[in-house]
Amino acid sequence: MDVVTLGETMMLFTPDNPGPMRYADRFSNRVAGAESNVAIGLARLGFQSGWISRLGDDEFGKKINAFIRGEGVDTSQVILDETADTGLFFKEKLAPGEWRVKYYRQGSAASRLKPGDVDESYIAEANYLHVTGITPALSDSCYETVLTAIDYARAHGVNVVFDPNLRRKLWPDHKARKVLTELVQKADIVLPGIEEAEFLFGNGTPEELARTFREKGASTVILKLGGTGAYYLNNAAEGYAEGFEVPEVVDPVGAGDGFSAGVLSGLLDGLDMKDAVQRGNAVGAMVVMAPGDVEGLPEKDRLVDFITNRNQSDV
Ligand code: KDG
Repeated sequence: MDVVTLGETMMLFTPDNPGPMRYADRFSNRVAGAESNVAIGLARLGFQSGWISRLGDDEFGKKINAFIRGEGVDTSQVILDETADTGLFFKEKLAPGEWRVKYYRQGSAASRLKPGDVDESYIAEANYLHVTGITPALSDSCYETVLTAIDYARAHGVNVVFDPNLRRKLWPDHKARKVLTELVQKADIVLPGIEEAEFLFGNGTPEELARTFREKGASTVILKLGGTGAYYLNNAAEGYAEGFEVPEVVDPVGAGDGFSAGVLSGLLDGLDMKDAVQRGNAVGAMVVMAPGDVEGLPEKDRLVDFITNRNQSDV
């Protein structure tokens, strides 16, 4: 595998019309989960990706499993759990640009992931292990599972990529801050958004915040700055990669996952840090132009075309 990831994927329901969900009578239904989004993004770009998880042995679990496998991701490590349900979530559009998320995932099959679900040899053979801050928020056993996967990766020289993906609805701030900081310390590459960086370490410029991440132990920091682009810092390189203008943000959710897939694809292709981060910006921009988390993820030729032909915005 080029990249192995682990985490929860849920069935997402979005009311067809804007407004509070109590008035909704029709919903569109999609597959969504930060880590499987990254795996799908990489598969679409031609890389081998694998996703470790638990799903309920129910209709939604079967649908999610088939969907992700159908996207070309290796799902051999997914367990269909007969004793718990697949998680669900709802995304209401209250007003233009104002979204509200409601989870039904407590006690879900994925929240029962445990260290024994992770096969050391599966991780050992990957180039990168990708984890996010969502998984440890789901349960103590999920937290232990993430630590175990990271331990296996480190023992075998596999690079650990960590996206904090702060979800404040899932846990109290003090716990999130403690665990996310612990995971930053264990990661090789950290991909926080600027707001997540400020949540963890207080206000600062991108340069200052990136330095703080490095002081905590991450060797490469790539700070996402929304539409303007990203700032990257490691031993060998430092700078800004410009963002891409989009005519309309149709659905912003999933942009960060697309960014991760783009950056990792660039590093796997041997690009330098600036070009890899630029790829991340481009994939993120393409994702927000389509509804859903994964629909806008590009194939390699479309991505190259987008980077070549789009005007880049000024940082
Ligand atoms: O990054 C997109 C995901 O956040 C979304 O699809 C749902 O994984 C999800 C979560 O736990 O919030």
